[in-house]
Amino acid sequence: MKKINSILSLLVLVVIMIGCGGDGDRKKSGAMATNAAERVYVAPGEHDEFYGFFSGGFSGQMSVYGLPSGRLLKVMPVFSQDAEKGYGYNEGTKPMLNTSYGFIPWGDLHHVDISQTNGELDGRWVFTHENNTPRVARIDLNTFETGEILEIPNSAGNHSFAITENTEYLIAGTRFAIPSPQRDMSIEDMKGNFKGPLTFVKIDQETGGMELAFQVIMPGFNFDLAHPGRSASHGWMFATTYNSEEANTLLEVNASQNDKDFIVALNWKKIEEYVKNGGGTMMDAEYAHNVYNHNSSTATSTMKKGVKTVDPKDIPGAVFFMPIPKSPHGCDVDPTGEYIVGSGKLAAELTVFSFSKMIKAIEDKNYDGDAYGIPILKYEDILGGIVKQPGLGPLHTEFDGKGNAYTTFFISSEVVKWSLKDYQVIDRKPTYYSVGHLMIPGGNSRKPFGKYLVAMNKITKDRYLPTGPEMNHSAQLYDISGDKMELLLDFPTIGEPHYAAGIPADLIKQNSKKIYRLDENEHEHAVRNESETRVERKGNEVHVYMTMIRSHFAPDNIEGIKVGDKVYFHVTNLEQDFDVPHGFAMIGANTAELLIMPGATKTMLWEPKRIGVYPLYCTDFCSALHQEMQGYVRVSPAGSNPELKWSLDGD
Ligand code: K7E
Ligand code: CUA
Repeated sequence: MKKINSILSLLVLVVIMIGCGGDGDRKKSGAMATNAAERVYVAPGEHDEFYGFFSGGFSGQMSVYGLPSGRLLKVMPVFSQDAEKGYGYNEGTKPMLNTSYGFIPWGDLHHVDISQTNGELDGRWVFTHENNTPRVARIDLNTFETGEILEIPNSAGNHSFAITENTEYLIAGTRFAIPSPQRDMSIEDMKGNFKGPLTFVKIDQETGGMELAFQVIMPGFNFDLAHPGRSASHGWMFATTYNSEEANTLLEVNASQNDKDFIVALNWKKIEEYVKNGGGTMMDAEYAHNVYNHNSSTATSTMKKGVKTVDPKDIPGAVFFMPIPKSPHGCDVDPTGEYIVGSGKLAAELTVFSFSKMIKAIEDKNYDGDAYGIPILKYEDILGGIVKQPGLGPLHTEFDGKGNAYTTFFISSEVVKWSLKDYQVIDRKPTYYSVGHLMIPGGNSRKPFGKYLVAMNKITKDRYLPTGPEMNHSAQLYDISGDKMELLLDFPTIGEPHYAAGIPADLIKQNSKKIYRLDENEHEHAVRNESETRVERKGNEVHVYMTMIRSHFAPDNIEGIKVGDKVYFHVTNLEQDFDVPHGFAMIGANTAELLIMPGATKTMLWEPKRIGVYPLYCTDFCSALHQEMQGYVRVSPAGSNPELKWSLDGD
């Protein structure tokens, strides 16, 4: 330990010395002003300017990075178990992963979106969704913990996802068309019979709580990306469809037949009004609604039934199709709400629609026929402009708030900056390699912070030291404050970062909770001081009410447990200081450790299998005497009658 300490302090000293020297040198040299390293360097002890919340894709988690340094600050488990934090393993968080299919410990987390007020980031919550078992989630940005998960019924592979500009609704569109309601039918009969439900989830403005509001039962196209209107177009939402062909096999060929697919333009305010006035019909549905109480560290899972569905044909003037070339992926709305950028993956040009022209075309009832009763607007009528020869394989676009758009091109592997005024390309920079999403902090709000851009790449290849066949995906940070973009930094990400949301750190950090207050602890088995600690037996269930404080457990000796018992350790961390978690591990427990923040209580189930005397210990290095933070449990034979005893230092 001593040796480690002295090595550590030496390292710190070296880093400080490098830091000081570098600083002095830089000031002397004007040429160094363009130095990339300097612009991403955050000196030891200093904070990054932005938080970046990165989707973890198939890790089912979300990670928090500091920008511009690219330092990983935290991984937040959402749809997947995380042994590090005990999420999905301990008794309090297991209900978070409950669904109508039962417990599902994995998810595919795609898009993330920070809550907004008046179209500006407010830093209260970050919402996300999962693409496999359709679920949406809210993470609370005072605790950086998942606070709620809502399953989306009548849906399959939730992918198009958006938060409206006052966080009124979360929109979740089905990626895969399915029979709705689900039924046993021939796959070949898909065309005309499958549906594509778009789900609207109402968000409580005070708590962030989510309630299923209604589902718009769209034709059976696959819905890909969605964005809300903002400013001028607030009240509308836009979502791309691919596979308007309604192909059910070999989609790489069969879903690329039509010259044009669609962007759906949907006036959700109109539909909200319709539902408020009694419109729509209830459809059978079953879905889990899981809510976490941060004060009790305990989640509840409730099975709910039924969903209000709406047929778009019943609400004239609410839903339209905008034709767009070639299997569009992203559809992104600029900060003014006037421009809707559609990215046809296989198109040679980038199509930009005009919201005001769209409204005019609707008023003039200028349609190009309909699809399943939904009017198709005329392409020429709603076209705002075209970016010519922008690149190959456009996917996603973000905005800097200065009249510029930035689009990623997967096939030509580049980010292209272009002007919303004249649709001219201003700059292009390669990405390494094959970029998917990009992110500018606030880039999908009314008020972007157009200083940095992060490209999230699908292929890493030679960017880092090889780590076997699998490489972490690569993110790249560009400075976009000047006319030309400058690549500053590569950093690895966790899972596949489908999207990220960035926000100035000042909007979050002062609200970040430092401890859970012991006097607000609502866990039903919490104890608030060592004199309340005890062990109780109810049949073969044993409840251990235990506390932890630097550097011991109370009690730390327990006898009277038997093979076959179900032992619940309810462990309360009595600390009330910032950043003093303790951990709890028990040999043979078929689950992860408990990691318990100051003032919180967590519960672990242990089912002892064999007689003996077994140690338990703290897993998180908490003080110089962390190693002494341990205890013993004696396990007697099944059917024996040992006296239940517990003690700390003989008391
Ligand atoms: Cu383009 Cu799921 Cu946003 Cu990935 S999707 S890139
Ligand atoms: Cu408590 Cu280590």
